[in-house]
Amino acid sequence: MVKLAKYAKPFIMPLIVAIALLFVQAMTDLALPDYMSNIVNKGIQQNGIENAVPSAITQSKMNKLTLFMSENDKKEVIDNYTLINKDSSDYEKYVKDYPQLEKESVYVLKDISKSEIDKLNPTIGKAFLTVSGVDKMKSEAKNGKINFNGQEIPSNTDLFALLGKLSEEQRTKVSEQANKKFEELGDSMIVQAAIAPIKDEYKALGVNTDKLQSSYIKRTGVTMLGISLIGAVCTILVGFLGAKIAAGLSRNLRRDVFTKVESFSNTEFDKFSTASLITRTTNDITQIQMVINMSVRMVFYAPIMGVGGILRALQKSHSMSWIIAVAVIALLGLILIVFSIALPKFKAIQKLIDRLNLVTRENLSGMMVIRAFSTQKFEEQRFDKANKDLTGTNLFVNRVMVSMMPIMMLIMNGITLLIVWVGAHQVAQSSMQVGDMMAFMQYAMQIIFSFLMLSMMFILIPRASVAADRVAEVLAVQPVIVDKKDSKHFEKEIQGTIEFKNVSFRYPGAEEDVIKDLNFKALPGQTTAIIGSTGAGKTTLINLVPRFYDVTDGQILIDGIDIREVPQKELRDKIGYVPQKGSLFSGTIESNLKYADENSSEENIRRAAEIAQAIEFISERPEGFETAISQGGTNVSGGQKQRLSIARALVKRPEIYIFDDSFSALDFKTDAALRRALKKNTGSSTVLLVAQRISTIMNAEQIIVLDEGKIVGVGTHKELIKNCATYQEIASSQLSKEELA
Ligand code: M5T
Ligand code: MG
Repeated sequence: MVKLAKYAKPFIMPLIVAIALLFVQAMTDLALPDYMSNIVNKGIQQNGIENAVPSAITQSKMNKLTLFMSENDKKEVIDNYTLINKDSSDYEKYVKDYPQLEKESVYVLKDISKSEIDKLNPTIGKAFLTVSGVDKMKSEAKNGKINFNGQEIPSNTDLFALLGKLSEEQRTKVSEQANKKFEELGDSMIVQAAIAPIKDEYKALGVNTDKLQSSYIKRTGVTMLGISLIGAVCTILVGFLGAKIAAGLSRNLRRDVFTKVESFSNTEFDKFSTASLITRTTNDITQIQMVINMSVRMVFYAPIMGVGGILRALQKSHSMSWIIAVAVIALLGLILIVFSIALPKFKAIQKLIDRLNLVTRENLSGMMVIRAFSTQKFEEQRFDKANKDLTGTNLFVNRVMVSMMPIMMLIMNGITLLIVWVGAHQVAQSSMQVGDMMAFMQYAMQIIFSFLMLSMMFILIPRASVAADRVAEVLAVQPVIVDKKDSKHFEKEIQGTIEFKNVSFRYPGAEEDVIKDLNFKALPGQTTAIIGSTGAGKTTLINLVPRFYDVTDGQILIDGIDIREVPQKELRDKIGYVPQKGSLFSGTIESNLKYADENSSEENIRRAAEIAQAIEFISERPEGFETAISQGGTNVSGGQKQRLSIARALVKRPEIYIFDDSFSALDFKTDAALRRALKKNTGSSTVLLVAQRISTIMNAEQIIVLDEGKIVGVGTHKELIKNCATYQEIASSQLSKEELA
């Protein structure tokens, strides 16, 4: 996984933007429960009155309130209010809001900050509570008498005037008596308790208190809506960025893997199976893409959300923080268990996909053989096994994952229950507000969800890391056949002399050399034929020339330059190669012939087709050169395919021709015609020609007889027939007595 980190580099910028957006999104998500708790606490329970500092207080009320404040508090309160009366310049402005102004002067709150309001809250709140407590005494009068400070006084006494005459000490005593039950509550409870008298005060000012409430709820609601909208926009943008990053990154990965695989020599192909290479470029990279897309959204969001949620929840209630701890521990335990069970299986899954791919590929490409041998049953079983293995493992992993969900839900619901249980008790004891409990619950859910997301990541990331390792493995391969840094170059006009010097070759991992100590020279303008029984090493030998493999020992020289010294492209540009098993690409005949040289002229293509004896069957087709060739060239016969392969090499007009048993599928007449035409047209080129038929090579300037990787005879047909036993053997099996003589 780390090995692929450099692929993230081009996407750093969008990633940073995405993280910033996620941060905003998390902040909006975390802010919402707080607003909800405000709606419950302030909007509903406090009638939309946010705090105990009213926006205006009548002068008469202020006089009563200040009776129960210390000199300092009194000064502070009065300083924060402006007294407005009929003569004030702002009278017109305020009389609309507070109609009571018409009758008496009103203290209007100055524009002060929230922290200052928080500071005034308990002072004014307590004063309101005391004043309403004193008022209550009056309403609780019995027999026209009030119990005031232990004395019976007539109920029509102006208690506040009386109080005004008392010393500050005595007044404090009264207020202490009135506030006793609120003293132990926190500031927020004092505010909540003071709401009723404050609401009365607003009424006295002539303010519509119902409107106050609904406008508070509306205001908060609209704010919440705005915040949600911001969150939604962030979510969409992050989704967009995530998809962009993931798709871009996997595009680059696929491109690099493909380029890498193109540079592979057969040695590397033998190491990875074709099926595995396909799975790696498709399924594995898709896996990575999916996980990147999801993790851009989750990996960064979950921790911000989790930590933010915990902080916010603690802010709402310290006493219930242990519930969060319980939830986190339970979730971590669950994730750990699931993680340890499922992880080892992910590696297995990718391997099983490889296997399934291999079986499918073999089945598709070998369909004819399978049918011919009636082994469908066997193949079905083989496929079935691969399929079942994959299904089984997939099911197992999914079952583990799925079982996690209900347990998660159980934990979540248990936690909710616990919060309601504990919270309800605290609400009953007035040590918590209902809205705070609800917000706490939402924060708890957000914390749990962030853990849920993290756990998803724990499951997805290992899977992606398995995939990433498999892709990195391909990318890390250093092909054995590479261009030298200070490479040599051929002369402009190369001759094309091929020289094998003590060449030995062994397939990677094999125990024995296939080619043993070969020495020969193939000259320009001549045909060098190679003949030998099957498995003698003919294909192996000629495959060394275009460097499909490098020699194990010795060297191959072209015009005196070791072929390992020149760039692969330069070397291969000089060679026209016709493989033993002709292969064509999907397209048309023309596109296949132009494969050798896309700028080749019409005339040249026609010439190549004529030499290759292909023109006849091409012109028989109504579309001629435009005839479609299906995938793998399955809609032409074996012989036609060979002739097109030959024509393709001829289009190139190279200095060196290599024909690997390329005439095997031709009838004798076509074979002879083709060879004649070739002889005429290959001119000064060097021709290496592998054949099984003596008749094909009889006229070659030089024939090399190969047996078990060793040269057992070199010479012309005439020479060999006299002095090479192996050649005689081959010849006598193919030619009649007269022909031999
Ligand atoms: C020569 C072995 C093969 C054989 C010997 C292509 C290839 C061959 N071999 C490998 O181990 N790995 C390979 O990828 O090498 O094989 P050849 O050179 O293909 O023989 P040939 O061209 O002379 O035979 P044929 O049948 O084409 O006339 O032992 O196992
Ligand atoms: Mg061969």
